[in-house]
Amino acid sequence: MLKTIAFVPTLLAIIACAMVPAHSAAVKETKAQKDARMGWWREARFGMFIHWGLYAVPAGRWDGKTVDGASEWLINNARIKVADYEPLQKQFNPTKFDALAWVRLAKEAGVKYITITSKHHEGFALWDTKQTDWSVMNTPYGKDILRQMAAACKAEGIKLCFYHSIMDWHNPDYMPRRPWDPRPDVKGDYAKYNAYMKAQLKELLTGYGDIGVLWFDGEWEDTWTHDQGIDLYNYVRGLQPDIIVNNRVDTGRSGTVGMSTNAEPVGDFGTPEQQIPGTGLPGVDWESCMTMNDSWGYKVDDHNWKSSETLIRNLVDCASKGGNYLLNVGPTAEGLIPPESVERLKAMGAWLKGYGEAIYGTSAGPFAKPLQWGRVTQRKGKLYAIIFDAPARTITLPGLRTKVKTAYLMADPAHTPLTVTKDADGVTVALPRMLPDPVATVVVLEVSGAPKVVLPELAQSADGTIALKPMDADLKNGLQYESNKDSIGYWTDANGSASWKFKVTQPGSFTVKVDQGCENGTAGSEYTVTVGDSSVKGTVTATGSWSNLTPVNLGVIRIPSKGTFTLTVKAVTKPGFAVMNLGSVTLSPVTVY
Ligand code: FHN
Repeated sequence: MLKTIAFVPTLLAIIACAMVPAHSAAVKETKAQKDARMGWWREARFGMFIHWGLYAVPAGRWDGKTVDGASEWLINNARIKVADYEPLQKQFNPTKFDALAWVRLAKEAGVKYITITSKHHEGFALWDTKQTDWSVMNTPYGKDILRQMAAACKAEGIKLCFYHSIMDWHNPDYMPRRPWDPRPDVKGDYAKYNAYMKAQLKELLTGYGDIGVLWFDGEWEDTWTHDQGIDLYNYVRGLQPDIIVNNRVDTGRSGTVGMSTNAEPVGDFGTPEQQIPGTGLPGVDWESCMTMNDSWGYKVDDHNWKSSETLIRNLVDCASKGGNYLLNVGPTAEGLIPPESVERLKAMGAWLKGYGEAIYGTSAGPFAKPLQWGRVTQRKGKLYAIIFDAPARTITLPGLRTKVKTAYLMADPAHTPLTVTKDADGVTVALPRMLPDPVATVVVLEVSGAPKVVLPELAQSADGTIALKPMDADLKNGLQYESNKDSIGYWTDANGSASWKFKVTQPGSFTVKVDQGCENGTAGSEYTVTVGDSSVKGTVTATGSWSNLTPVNLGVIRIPSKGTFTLTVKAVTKPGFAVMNLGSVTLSPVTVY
């Protein structure tokens, strides 16, 4: 059923594309059409990822031993042949599975959409597929799990989304085969596999109601191509024109940083994994997916649980940068969500019950960099200062030039005005001695008009020192400020650079000190530090990890006059995976001209 007349041309365009050779472009739509399609997802901000499949049965163990790595990768990590893995199908009997209970827990957690694995890399289908016997229908359980999830989500008003792996370690037509399980007796035919995958997707997109997102994964092997990604995107949009598709339908993703690198990327949002971008990505839709412990699938020996505080602050961090947070649970073979996950989900829901207004339907705050005391989100006429730690019992919104009509604790029903002062540094709000929420307290600032931030120019200190902090740098070509490391990372592009613009009142010659680090085995990148026509060179030394920085003195540069200058750090060579993580750059005066 077409939703609106406006979609008829789009739908026809999609179908037309689907019939055109795969090298055609991905289906085109206007910005207004895409904004309408993405609207609910951008408002939602918080989703639940569910990784469930046969891997829940061994739960990360094989031959009586715990196997390193995520449990849903057991086939790979334990080098298991398909023939030895298939008996698990006769052990899958989640008698305690209760779709309504799962969806109600998600709702209590404040989740707005659920993304569940229809098929992970193991190839096992959680629905009544007619394309293969390798499905839940041929287990002692024998019922369609996705149909139950669809009914429960519909009943509870939660959007249902599917994760679907392109890579399939079980299907004999998927190539490449696993090296330890070549199965030479069966000739693989990738085109046949692609048709099989489309047939299964057609079942999922025509038999389970409106699906919010198709979350592709496993797109990184060479058999998958950009053209196939375009074709699959158009195919899926042809089946459900309103559906949203992630960027893993296409090739060219920048690893777990998760953003597309193709000239004409396909897919509607980026997919950072186990990390949150260091700063907002203006104009880009993205969703950080993350485990609560370390494994996506249930792993009985994985007890490395993130605290509820960390999870709440991660959600806040994502929203403050204009992104979504997709938080994972890995149910057990019995069909239960682990109690550690339940506890954390309920804590998140309790926080959102009080402060959800600062998350749902908000957009990225007006600050280009994370603030030391917390994060900021916004909606028309309001800024939400979400405070993690403010020992001074004041918070400053740096460079904020917008009129603040009033500011109050969101938790205060009387909206008792807090003291707000404004100076060259920005707007400062005085806080009560006791903050209502130790994890994240929200102060609402009602403002006149769109928030305007003009940061004071970086300037030389009275003693002549020029201290340049990583969070104040302008970053180019993929570099990101990582607030958890207080340094500039993701320097995987040799053309990347970090630069600072600052005012000099005491010209002269300066020693240059750089705080740098990289993990062992990736040292050796050469780089320059340049101000005007004066430059020094350095070579990155290993410090054991990207977050461990050591100071390096690079020599002396000259700044010949007063005025505004730009210091730029650029790579000259990049022998390893990345150049370095870069902390502060400090210029200390040697002689004053
Ligand atoms: O290999 C998968 C992994 O098992 C998990 O599904 C994550 C979730 O985003 N995606 C892949 C690793 O990037």
